[in-house]
Amino acid sequence: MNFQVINPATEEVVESVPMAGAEEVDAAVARAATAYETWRHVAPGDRARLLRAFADTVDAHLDELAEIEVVSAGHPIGQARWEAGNVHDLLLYYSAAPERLFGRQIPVAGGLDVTFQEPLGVVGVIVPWNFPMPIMGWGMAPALAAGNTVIVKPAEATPLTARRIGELALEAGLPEGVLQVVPGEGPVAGQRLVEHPGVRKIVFTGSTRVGKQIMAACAPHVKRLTLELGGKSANIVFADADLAKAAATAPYAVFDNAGQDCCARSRVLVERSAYDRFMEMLEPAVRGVRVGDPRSADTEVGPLISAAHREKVRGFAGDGVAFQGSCPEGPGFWFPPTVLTGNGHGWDEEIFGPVVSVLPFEDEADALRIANDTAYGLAGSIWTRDVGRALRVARGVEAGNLSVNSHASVRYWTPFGGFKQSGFGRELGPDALGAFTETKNVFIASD
Ligand code: TXE
Repeated sequence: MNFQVINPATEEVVESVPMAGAEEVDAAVARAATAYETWRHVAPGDRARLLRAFADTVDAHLDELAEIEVVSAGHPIGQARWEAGNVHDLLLYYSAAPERLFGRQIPVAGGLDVTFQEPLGVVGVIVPWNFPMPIMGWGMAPALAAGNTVIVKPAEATPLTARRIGELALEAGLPEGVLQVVPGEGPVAGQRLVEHPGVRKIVFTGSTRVGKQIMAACAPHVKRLTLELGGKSANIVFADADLAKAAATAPYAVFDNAGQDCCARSRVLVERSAYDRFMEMLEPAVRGVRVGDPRSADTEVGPLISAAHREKVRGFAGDGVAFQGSCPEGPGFWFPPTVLTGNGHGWDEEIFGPVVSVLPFEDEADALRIANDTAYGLAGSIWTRDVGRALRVARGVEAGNLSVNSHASVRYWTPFGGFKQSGFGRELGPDALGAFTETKNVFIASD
């Protein structure tokens, strides 16, 4: 069967893409297992050179990749270029790893004790539609660098950039089977990848619902697993903060990528004494967000991914709307930036759209209580000029990625991942290499 990729800004069909069945996944796993026997033994310097060549090839096709993402995911062109660039950066960053996967030498009596960081084998990377290129890169780049072979299963709606990146890998000289891209439906191709005994590790980014199913399906094989499962992150604004900056940046912390961002700061908590001033500044900032044609360089926010997703988002934006920005009419899955007040409908659910809830808090303890009153724990921001408080609150929030007087969560060289039901395991930075290797300890007797 085929899946129709739809341009979310025009509702036109971009391409009808064949979806792999279980047999095609099995064939891909067999190819990946064969390729692994060669790839794991490629000399570290050669593997590093191949990854650098792959990075260069991606770089040479940056505009092409960005343009595909504009039409297939509705991402604004500037953002899409950044996303393609992120794949280049990830490949370059992890190309340093093959020559630096150091083991340790541990003091023992009667011989030599050393550790090795060994690859796992075939790795399955299951990618969502919200950031198709970066999230593919987060799994693919460190896994390949550590000597694994990789099968990427992109989301149904956004397989085109993944497929192109797979072709670029071959053009760059990666041997056949080292990286394969298998577009397919989650419950068919995705599930087969998860259940296949020949796949040693799954990296999954997506919904908590499917993440739980995958965790259960990995259990029979004790399959290694990294889960990144969304969030409901808090943006905590204290009265002593640079309120103008906090209010000017708050919309982008949630409306970027039309709110389809697992790190979206979708709950803004404002100290009560600053609440009215903050809301006065937030309103023009929200109304000023430029939602529109993703092909235009001026556009900040594009459409939602699908009609069905827009309906889901709309369901959360009924009661409690304080104010809304604007968006185009007509074809396209548009939704206006929306600010809700109070902790009503949608307060504890990941809306994954341009909808933010604002709530006052009384003091530091109250802010922490509200921030942590969620099953998720992915990211969060703290706005204050008091360094001690910033540190206390950053340590108190149950989340993996906090930023103070900033909303930055994701850098390819720093660890990223969730607490609680936002998942487990760490991607990016040096930590990701640990997720794609096993430590082997070898003792050599001298006596
Ligand atoms: O996710 P799914 P959906 C959240 C967000 C969003 C909601 C639903 O709240 O509104 O999830 O999105 C594959 N075995 N996030 O339905 O279904 C699927 O094909 C193996 C948060 O799109 O979890 C796709 O490749 N794989 C988030 C990927 O899983 C399966 C990103 C994600 O799809 C499968 C996306 C199965 N049984 C959504 N079922 C984040 N963490 O950033 C589906 N898939």
